[in-house]
Amino acid sequence: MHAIIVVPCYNEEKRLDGEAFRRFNLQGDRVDFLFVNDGSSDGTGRVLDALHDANPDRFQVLHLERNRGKAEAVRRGLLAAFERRPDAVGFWDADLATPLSELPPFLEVLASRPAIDMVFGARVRLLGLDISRRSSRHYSGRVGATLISRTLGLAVYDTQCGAKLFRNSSDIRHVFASPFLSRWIFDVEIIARFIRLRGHDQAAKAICELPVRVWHDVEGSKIRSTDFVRALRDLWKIHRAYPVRKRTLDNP
Ligand SMILES: Nc1nc2c(ncn2[C@@H]2O[C@H](COP(=O)(O)OP(=O)(O)O)[C@@H](O)[C@H]2O)c(=O)[nH]1
Ligand SMILES: [Mg+2]
Repeated sequence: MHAIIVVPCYNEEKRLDGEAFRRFNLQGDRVDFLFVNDGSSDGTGRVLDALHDANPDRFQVLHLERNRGKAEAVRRGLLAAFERRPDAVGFWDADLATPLSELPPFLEVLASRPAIDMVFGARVRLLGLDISRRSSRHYSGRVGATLISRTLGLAVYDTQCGAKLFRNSSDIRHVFASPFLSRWIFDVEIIARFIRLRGHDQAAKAICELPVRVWHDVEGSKIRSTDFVRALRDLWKIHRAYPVRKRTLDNP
């Protein structure tokens, strides 16, 4: 399988672990990375260009002139990735809070389950897994996930994990064809658009949430507590734009 993973980068000069990307290699599958420099004001552009120079086939860089936010940075990256006709595309947070060693199971889901079009990493704190997240983020995340599930009419455990993989299908390309309304929780809008295309039942059968084995909060997040309020406002926008029809969570 050939996959292109988009890595949105906004002022990531200090956090980006270029060595981890260079080291990452898989037997059997080909994974290339497309870094999107989201109008950074620090040296991110230089760091990414150096990665590209080290291995131009595996590391591509798209420079956006000004800061657009993660949603649009990811979308621009995916549009460029689709053009190269890979089997799969995805996005992965630059801080590697989900380490790249988690990527193979994502590829495996798409390879072994033809009905699945989206694989969403899920941070489920189970014993035996290595998930550490600040308590405040964990609990606000659980409240958020409940509101999100209500809005979508689909019980989703974790829409906000920064690790996602998609099959390069026409429906998936359609989902990313136009800019998202939401700057903060576009991951929810991805599912809302997919539901609009396929209906709840078919959409639910094509999405797989995959518990990641390792997830660590990485210092230097640009998310602040006020962003929870922004996320709520975005959720309201999504609710208005993608109405849930004839289906409730209690009566699926
Ligand atoms: N916060 C923020 N992140 C961006 C932006 N554009 C791209 N990103 C990337 O989105 C990813 C998630 O950002 P991060 O600050 O780690 O958010 P968190 O993990 O949800 O706390 C990183 O790869 C960022 O570089 C932007 O405008 N703002
Ligand atoms: Mg992060």
